[in-house]
Parts: sequence; structure tokens; C-alpha cells
Amino acid sequence: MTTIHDQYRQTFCRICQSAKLVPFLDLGAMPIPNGFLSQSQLSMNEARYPLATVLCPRCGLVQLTHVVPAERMFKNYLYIPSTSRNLLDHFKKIAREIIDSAHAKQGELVVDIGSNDGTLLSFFKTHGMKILGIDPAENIVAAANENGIPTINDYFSKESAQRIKKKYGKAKIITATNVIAHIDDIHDTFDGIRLLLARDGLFVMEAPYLVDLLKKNEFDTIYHEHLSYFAIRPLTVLAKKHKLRIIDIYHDDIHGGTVRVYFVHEKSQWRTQPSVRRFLAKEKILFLDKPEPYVAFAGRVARFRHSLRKRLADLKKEKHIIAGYGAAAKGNVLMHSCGITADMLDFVVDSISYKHGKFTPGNHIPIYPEERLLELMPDYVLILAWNFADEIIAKNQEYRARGGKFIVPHPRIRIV
Ligand code: JHZ
Repeated sequence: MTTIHDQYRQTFCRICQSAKLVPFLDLGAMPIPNGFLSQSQLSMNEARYPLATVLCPRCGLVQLTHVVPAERMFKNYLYIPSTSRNLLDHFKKIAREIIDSAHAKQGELVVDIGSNDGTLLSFFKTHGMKILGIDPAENIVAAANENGIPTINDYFSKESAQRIKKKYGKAKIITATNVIAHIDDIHDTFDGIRLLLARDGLFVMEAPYLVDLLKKNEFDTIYHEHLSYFAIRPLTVLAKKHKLRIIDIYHDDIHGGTVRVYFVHEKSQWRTQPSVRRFLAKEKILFLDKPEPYVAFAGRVARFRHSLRKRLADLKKEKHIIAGYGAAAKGNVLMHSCGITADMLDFVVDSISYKHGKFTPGNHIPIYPEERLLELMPDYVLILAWNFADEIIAKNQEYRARGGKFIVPHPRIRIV
């Protein structure tokens, strides 16, 4: 049964307030993708929310049409980054790089917005920085504090930034990885960043890059938590509105293609690097503020949805056992939008212990620890956490040696 409630429709662009928003993809109503269920919740009515996107041609921001209240999505959160070797290496690398770029000295303050279990901050700590996290997820913040990562259980806002500034002083470095896209009132967040950032400080955000999303058909990274899908141009508009300036940009393969964007106070001494001009020029050539690339993308998505469903249905007709790997939020979007039900996918394995014994939202597929893969030996494994496909395949050589096959959905469906 479909009930849609307590979300609201976005009628103005989140960054530039333009009312002219162009729709281009509608994936239909579905449960929030991190809304994993316990056995006792299976019989309850699950709320479903629309999942559709629009482009703002004025500033170039791609955004969702509907906003689900943050309280519903982030208060009790089951996602933690620290179970991926790749992510740990990535965070270790960027902590070092950011410290070097900021010319930060030991003991200066680093604040991480949406700090989750404190993985990124732990690397700043090993370099002798003073650290502070802020995150709304009660369950995860408790664990972070127990593990020696001082973390405030709150949303980052102008108001909480004011409190942090009063108690800890200004921050030399502020980081925000995979969280700015999750925030509805982005102007309040940027007001807070401006207020808390030291005069010569660096604010570094990471977010999935819109160009990768379009190019590699990563439509399943579109979900309720991700309210915005960033290219650089809309970020320059946002920075300007808050008297900040983008000075450097890096691209990484993590999460299917991510940009790391360095912001400083507009009037500070920092020199703007050529990378900024390069990214903006590339985006211009791709016509990212015009509807055409998005219409083409929507067409590719429709074809993909049909073909993945058909592939799995054919395998099922041949009586194969199929499992999913990685109970990722994006995996739930993939399953819903392709119509993959519990009679097509027998179970999902995942490395995060919080998810074990739970069921995927909407289609109610049981989630087991990764170790059960060899015990149950499905014929095929659909990699739902496809952004970690290489890591997952590499650590499951025994499954392959015994004849098991992986299905990798992106950038095109292939069997390994
Ligand atoms: P993963 C999250 O999305 C949530 P999700 C969030 N909204 C966001 O913005 C993006 O990240 C970036 C499992 N796994 O990271 C762990 C294994 O089982 O792609 C996770 O449940 N074995 C903040 O949820 C899932 O896969 C492994 O070896 O789409 C991966 O989820 C590895 C590496 C992962 O994010």
C-alpha cells in the first residue's frame, strides 16, 4: 500500500530560488532507502515518498522534487563508512592532503560536519589536530564518543556553528564528506561554515559529481537522502552568496565519482587554482545547464531498468539462486526502480553488523553477514554496492573459485 505523507514539494531552486525548474526523471514513490526493517516491522505500513528530479537552468543545480524531513532519515542511521578498506584508505589520504593544503599546525581545530562514526576525524587526530564532529544520528554519535571521537549530537546550522565557535573557537579546517547534498536549508549551513571558518581556514566538501552520475548512468544514487546533485557551477553560485570562494577541485573515483571542493573566505589571500577554470569549462561543453543531457540520461535509465529486470527474471526462470551484495541505500533504489522483488533475489549479504537480521525496505529481503555467502553459495550475486565492486570481488575469490558469478550493474551490466 502506498501512503505519501509528511514530505513537501520543492518549488524553488535550493540555491538560486528560481521558480523555473525542469523535470527530467521520475523513479516513482518508494520507501526511504536506509529504512531497513526489523522482523517485527515487516507487517507495518511503510511510508513511500516520491523520487523525481528537476534541473534549475538558472544556476545548474539538479535537485529532488520532494523533501522528506531529515528527522525521518537521519536520527537513527544504519550507514557507517568504516567497513570499507577503500574508504578508510581514501579518508586517510585526504586527511593528510587537507592538512598540507591548509598549512595546518598541530593542535588547530578540525570540525567534521556529518561526522558519522568519526572515521575521517580519526585520521586528523593521528596527525595531532584537535578534532570535533557533529552529526544528528543518536546511535552512531554515541559509538563515536565511546571510541574517543568528541562528537556533538546535532545538525550543523548557523545556530550550532555559533555554539561551537563560542566553546572551541574558529576552525582552521572544516570538512563535510557526503553530507552537503543531504541538507535542505543549504544557505543556513553555509552561513554556519562562514561563521566558524578561521580567516585563513579551508572548508573542504566531498560530494558525488553530477558528470559521473550522468556519464555512468548512476541513477540509483538518486534517492531521498540526496536532495542536491552537484556540478561545480551551482557551487560557485552558492559560494558567492556566502562570500566564500572555490580555490581548488579534485576528482576521485570513490562512490562512483566524487569531487572534493576547497572553499575559503572570498577576500582571503588564497590563490584560485587552474582546476576551477578547467572544471567550469568542461561543464560548459557538456551543456549541464540545458535540459538535453538530462533527457538523454532519462532514456538510458529507462533502458537499463528494463534490461536488468529481464536479466534477473531470465536467470530466475532457469531456477538459479541469486543474492545481493551490499545492502547499500543505492541498492534499494536499484531494486525498487527495476522491480526486483523478494522472489527474484533470495537474500543480501552486508559487512555492517547494524544491518544484519534486518530486511531491505519495500521488498523485504533478509540481510545476512558476508560470511554466509560461502555457506549458501548462490549461483549469482548482484553487486548492489557497485561502487565497491572491485573490493568486493577481490575479497570473494573463494566464491568465484567454487563457480559463483557476480553481476555488476554499472556502468553497464556485466557478469564476472
Ligand atoms: P555505500 C551511503 O550510501 C549513504 P550507500 C550516504 N547517504 C551517502 O551519501 C553515500 O553513502 C555516499 C556494504 N559493503 O557506501 C556496506 C559490504 O557488505 O555504497 C554498505 O552497507 N562489503 C551517506 O548506502 C554497502 O555495502 C564490502 O566489502 O549507497 C555500501 O554502501 C563493502 C566495501 C561494503 O553507500
